[in-house]
Amino acid sequence: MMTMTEIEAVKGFIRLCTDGYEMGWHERNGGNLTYRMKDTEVKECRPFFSQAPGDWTELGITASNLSKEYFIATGSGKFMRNVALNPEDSICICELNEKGDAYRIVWGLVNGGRPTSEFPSHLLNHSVKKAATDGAYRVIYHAHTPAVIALSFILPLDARTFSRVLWKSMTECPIIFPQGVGVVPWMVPGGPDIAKASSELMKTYDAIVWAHHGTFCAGPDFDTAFGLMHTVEKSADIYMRILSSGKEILQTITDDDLRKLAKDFHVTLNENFLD
Ligand code: 2HA
Ligand code: ZN
Repeated sequence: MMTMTEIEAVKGFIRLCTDGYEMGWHERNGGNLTYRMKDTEVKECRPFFSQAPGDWTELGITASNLSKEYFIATGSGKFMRNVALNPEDSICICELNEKGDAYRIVWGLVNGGRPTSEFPSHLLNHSVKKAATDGAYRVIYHAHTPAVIALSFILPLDARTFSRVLWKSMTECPIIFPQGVGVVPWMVPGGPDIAKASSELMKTYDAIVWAHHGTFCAGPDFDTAFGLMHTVEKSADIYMRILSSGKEILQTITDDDLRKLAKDFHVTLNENFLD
């Protein structure tokens, strides 16, 4: 019989945790990941579910279109670098109740614990993305990306400024995130307020910056969500290197160049962000 860690969805989840740690984005317990499971995956995992699931816990938010869905989630206070070594201790599968306002743990976190402290943000983001993509999006990923965090100290905290800087710091960025990126001002993490602010922006963007904190990315699968995180962070890093060089910027990608890219690669750029 298969084991839990041989199931593709679980394998992909664990791989992303390891990759993110190796990128330097997950100091200590920083960052978190959730995946909205397909019915076929729930079926595969069901033999491993505990006979006596945990109690229902209120979420503080309601995500009615996620009624009775199952999520793989990192655990609150757990370290990304430990996920691959001990998945049963570090991650869990949670089931949502009928109303979409409470969850219970059906597998994992064998030594106790709860899903990520950002579970409300993840679920509201899932809710928005599920509706906007007709169910295609399944991954929400939060990382403490150093260059994006650094940028949030020196750029005005608006989506237009961030999107233009990131689009222009590496040629393929506008193709990867043609909508640009959203920006949430500094807020206390972990609660329903930052969850609501984030999910409002997720209606428009696949990537949002949390000022002085990190980045949230959404995608249909692990590769795309991780790739988006990687691209946004790399572009921010390049911009920081340009500024750190202390040299004058002699040339950059122009708005006309952006339009040419959009045309040749058949993407529609967010017009609000073009001059
Ligand atoms: O510690 O990243 O935002 C987990 C987090 C909270
Ligand atoms: Zn965080």
